[in-house]
Amino acid sequence: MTENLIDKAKEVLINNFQKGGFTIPSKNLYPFQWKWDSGFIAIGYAHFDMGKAKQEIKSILKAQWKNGFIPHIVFHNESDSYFPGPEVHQSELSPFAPLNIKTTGITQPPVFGFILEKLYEISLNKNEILVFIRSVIDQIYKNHIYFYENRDLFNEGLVYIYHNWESGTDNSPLWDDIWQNIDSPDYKFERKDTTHVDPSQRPSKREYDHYIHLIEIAKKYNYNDKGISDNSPFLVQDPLFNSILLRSNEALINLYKIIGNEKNKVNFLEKKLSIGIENMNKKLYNEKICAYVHYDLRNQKQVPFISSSSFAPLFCGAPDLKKLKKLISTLENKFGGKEKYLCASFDTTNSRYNPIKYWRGPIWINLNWILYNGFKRYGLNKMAKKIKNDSIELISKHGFYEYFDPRKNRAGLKKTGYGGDNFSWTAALYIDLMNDKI
Ligand code: 9WN
Repeated sequence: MTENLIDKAKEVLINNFQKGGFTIPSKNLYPFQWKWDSGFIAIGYAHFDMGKAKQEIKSILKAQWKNGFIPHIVFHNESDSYFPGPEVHQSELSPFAPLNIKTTGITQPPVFGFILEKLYEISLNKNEILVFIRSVIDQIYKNHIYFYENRDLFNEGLVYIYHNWESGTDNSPLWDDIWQNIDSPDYKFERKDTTHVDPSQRPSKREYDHYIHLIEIAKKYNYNDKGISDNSPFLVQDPLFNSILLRSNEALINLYKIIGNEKNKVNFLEKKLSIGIENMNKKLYNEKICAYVHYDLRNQKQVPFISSSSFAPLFCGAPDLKKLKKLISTLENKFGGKEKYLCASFDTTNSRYNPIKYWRGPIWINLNWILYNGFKRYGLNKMAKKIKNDSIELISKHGFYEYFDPRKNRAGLKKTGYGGDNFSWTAALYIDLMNDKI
């Protein structure tokens, strides 16, 4: 049964692999290469086809901009099943964008540092994988430099995102109050996502207006970071994005030490890692609600809501033992209990929680994977196991969906996997979880 499902997971990845040498997240719904997806996908491949894992990373890096930026979608191919496509994003407006390949001008969480380290761990042939790592690691380092030079406005070791799509947690209720203060036009456009997936599981038209409006603002400044940070109404420091950056810093340090003779890079990354952790604890922790939260840089205030991103700092080792205890009880009180699988994407006790709508409540396997590894890092194996087992149970019962209903008892409702089916990172991370021993 298990073997069977691992084979099925491999099949999902192989079927989503494209002639151009990259893997799409899900047929029709997401027909291009996405940034953080490609990282998680590479982990899945690493367990049975290291060549494909390397190819996935090489492929996304082909689209890296001259300034080190890595875009969130790479349009290697053409497809009319997704909106907004390259004609909306117009990456060619930026002098840094590659000439031969169209991309977006927004990014996604910087996963590749820890992905390279994960490939190193999985590989049975360390010398061979090191040859690959040596060939790409400076590109990842350059991406981190890009973030610190352009998106860390106050030298805090914390970087901002200027679009909700950059967070990866697109329509989280976290952004609701920000949208309230933005007067986006009522655009005319043809959504494609709602033709593939039930609209009740996707963001609203008004939310899409805001998403497009933020892109239009960035385009007005030709995707220049200074223009954007001076003018975008959405400027947020995200604990998930920053934990991933810090964890990737740590991974790059470990790998550069293995490679040797890279003192300057190691020093730089170590400095950013330590100041980033310090400020994550100072600025992004909320003592009252006992969790890490987002910081609205434009309006200079914390966003006082709890989401699955609130626990991501475990992944980079940010919380001390006192905070750790509090985080666990927050998780248990707001997300736990016999009736629910872990871990909903938004506080299940909040009125904004919606268990079927995308990032407003459903469980996402990549976030579960990050939390699983976070708890494991602290030796909290019981909690890690619970997250792992819940993820496996959901996938075994429903299939390789994009997201899942956190409620255990859905009388009369059998199918509680939502969004895209045969979703690549669900399959890839299933393979990894099944191979991971605790
Ligand atoms: C916009 C591809 C991506 C994921 C995101 C997820 C969803 C896109 C969309 O799909 O976002 O980037 O059109 O809804 O929210 O995390 O990377 O799988």
